[in-house]
Amino acid sequence: MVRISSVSKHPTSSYKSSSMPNYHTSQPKPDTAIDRTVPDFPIAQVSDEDRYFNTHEAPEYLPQIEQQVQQFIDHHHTQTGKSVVLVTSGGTTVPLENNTVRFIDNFSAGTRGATSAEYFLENGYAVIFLHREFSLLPYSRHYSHTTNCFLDYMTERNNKVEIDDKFADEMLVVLRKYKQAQSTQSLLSIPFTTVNQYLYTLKSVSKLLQQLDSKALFYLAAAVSDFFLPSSRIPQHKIQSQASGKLVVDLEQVPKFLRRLVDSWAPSAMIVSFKLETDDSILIKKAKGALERYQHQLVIGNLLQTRKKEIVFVTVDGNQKWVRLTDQELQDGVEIESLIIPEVIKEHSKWITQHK
Ligand code: 9Z3
Repeated sequence: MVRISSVSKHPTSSYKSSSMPNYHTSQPKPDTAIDRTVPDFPIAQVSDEDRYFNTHEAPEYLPQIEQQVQQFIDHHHTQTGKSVVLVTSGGTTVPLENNTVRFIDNFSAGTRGATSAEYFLENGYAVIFLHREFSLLPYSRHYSHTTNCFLDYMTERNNKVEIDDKFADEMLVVLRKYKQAQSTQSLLSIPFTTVNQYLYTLKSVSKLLQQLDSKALFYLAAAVSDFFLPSSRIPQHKIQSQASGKLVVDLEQVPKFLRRLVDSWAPSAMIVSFKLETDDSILIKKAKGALERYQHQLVIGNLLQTRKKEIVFVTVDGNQKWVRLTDQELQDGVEIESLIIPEVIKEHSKWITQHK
């Protein structure tokens, strides 16, 4: 599903965590014009994935991210001994101009990723949360501007702001978990906006996670663009509507990075990807196809329409296991990720044992 958005629609985020980086990803670099120096048809022998990185610039803040990730890995490798999971979350954008006015986006709000990150943290994992900037975040997702406006949880007493008694207990539970993730340095949040930022950051973080061998887990819940405008063809300024009054864009396929991730970026890690479909008659087939093509360990299939109430685990031995919430469970506020994560952790424990 594709929504042509304009940059003015970005919501302002009030979320400021202590680990908030001093860089932002939503404002692309305007000074890269149509870069004629980049070969439109690079060396033939490199794979599509490598060719992508040879013809697209790395985000200038990447060294800062690599330093943060290395410190995070060192801390958990030497101090806590926790397994580390890279959770990707939210949707990537495809800019249509360098001075981005228009971009292609998708529906993903980051609920799957943010919710899953909470359950990984509660199950003793350290989490690198690679997320779309301004999408839902662990813990603060409960009080985001779309679901429950945080101001609705406050009341005024004796000229002071206080938390309304009817919400205080539930908020205390979330606050304690949030503070614990901070005090134990178990959550590192890293933003992206464009598909290029996502691919470069994923590659860097994956290579650093090799240090953790089989204790590294990848949980790829981000909705990654599958078509993009190569940098050699992206216009510098806002596309003017032609005499024809049409906006014509000619997109190319985003390279299937998953193969590189499995083959060389993090060969010892356990890798879980999500397969999203809208047609239930092809979901299992497509999930199996992804496993055959990329040779990773687990695909979680989900349908756009029912993704919050049912998913299917598809494993390399061809097994399929549906997990569904009953209507009562949905009414009681049970989150399907509370059933997904323990299952993924069980598989990861087996993976670690096999690779000891
Ligand atoms: C998913 O399928 C996620 O579960 C959702 C979550 C994006 C549906 P929300 O963020 O939605 O909670 O609103 N993510 C993977 C989607 C994707 O792009 N998969 C690729 C594909 O299906 C493989 S990497 O080809």
